[in-house]
Amino acid sequence: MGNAQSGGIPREILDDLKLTTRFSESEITQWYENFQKQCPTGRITLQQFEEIYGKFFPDSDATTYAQHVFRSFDANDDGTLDFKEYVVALHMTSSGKSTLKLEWAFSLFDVDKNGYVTKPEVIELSQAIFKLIPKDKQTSLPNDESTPEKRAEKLWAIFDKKDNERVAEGEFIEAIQSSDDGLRLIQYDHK
Ligand SMILES: [Ca+2]
Ligand SMILES: [Ca+2]
Repeated sequence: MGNAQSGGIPREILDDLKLTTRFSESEITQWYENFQKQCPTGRITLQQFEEIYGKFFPDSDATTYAQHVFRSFDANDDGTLDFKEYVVALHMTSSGKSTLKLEWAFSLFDVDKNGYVTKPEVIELSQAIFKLIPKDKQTSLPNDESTPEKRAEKLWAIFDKKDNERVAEGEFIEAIQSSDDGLRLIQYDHK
């Protein structure tokens, strides 16, 4: 990475992130310092990411889901997350703007990154999301959401597509926004 002045954040990264995320200079600088402390190499590996994620889900198996999230954050596909990818990801997942969150959800579901979500991709993510749900909570789910396959069927039905058709980003966002169950089915809220 460029020449960091006295361990601080390189100016071009700071300017770029201020522009793309609208986080403040002090927020970004603070995160950069924490990031450097936790990741002296400046990069998060998939294994580290899985460990971080696992801590948030002590009662379930977050590994598969973490792999999908990692893939969706790794914008340049090099198998690591650098600070910029990390902050952009943080921005997308924590933003109050729901379209931004849904854009991210779309990239999460678009496993092969071809710009469309297919039914097999919905099934794959439904399986990963289901594994996030602790075993004791799985048993109290409504009957039509009690298995990954049922959840995938319910979610796919929202898009109003045939099984062999595909969903573009705009269609994905619109369908989730105008559905009662959509938001709930594309994530697991573990609060
Ligand atoms: Ca990367
Ligand atoms: Ca795809």
